[in-house]
Amino acid sequence: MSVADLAALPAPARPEIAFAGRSNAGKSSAINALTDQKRLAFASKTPGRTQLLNFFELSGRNEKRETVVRGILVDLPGYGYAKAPQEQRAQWDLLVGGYVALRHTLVGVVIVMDARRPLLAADENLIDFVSRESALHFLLTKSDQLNNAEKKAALAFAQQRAAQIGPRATAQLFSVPKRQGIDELACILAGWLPE
Ligand SMILES: Nc1nc2c(ncn2[C@@H]2O[C@H](COP(=O)(O)OP(=O)(O)O)[C@@H](O)[C@H]2O)c(=O)[nH]1
Ligand SMILES: [Mg+2]
Repeated sequence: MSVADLAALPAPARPEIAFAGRSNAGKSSAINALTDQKRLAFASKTPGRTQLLNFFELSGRNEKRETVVRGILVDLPGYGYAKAPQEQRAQWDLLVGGYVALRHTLVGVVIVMDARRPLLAADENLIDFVSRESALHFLLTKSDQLNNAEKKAALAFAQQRAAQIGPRATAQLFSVPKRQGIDELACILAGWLPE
């Protein structure tokens, strides 16, 4: 389901994991690689849905091999367009900022960032909003565009920022074409969900 204002949020029943990032950072590609689906990002790309919170059930199998919903993946609208009108930025702060600040079922937020430009002002703006009760994971994607020394430096930089925040924050490198970091990301997210 998709939601345009905080009053329309679904009842907070299951743990939620949100994906956020600057427009073009690689968020849709990361979600697709993680979930092995094309449909999620497709749904989020439907015109008019770009400024909505999009909710997807994450299902798995229980010990009786029945399908059960383990949590909810929330695809948040992109941010960071310098040209976005002030009014649209204020609307984003209200909707996305309000959601990540106040949602009690939000177990963690994945912040998707281009590994060449991690932790820009717009990313820090989002981090400021996120509740101190939620985990944070810095996903440094497009790492295939960096050499080994640059990768090491980017990861160290993001890990340093995570350490300033505390143990609830973590960081990793990721690449969709090289299929690197998918298992590591899946492990982090599984750790945010109850058994
Ligand atoms: N080289 C490289 N390009 C990527 C990667 N992930 C995404 N891209 C490209 O970055 C652009 C934006 O990706 P998209 O997932 O649509 O970004 P979104 O706006 O954050 O959802 C597209 O051209 C993708 O093909 C990656 O890991 N490596
Ligand atoms: Mg997208």
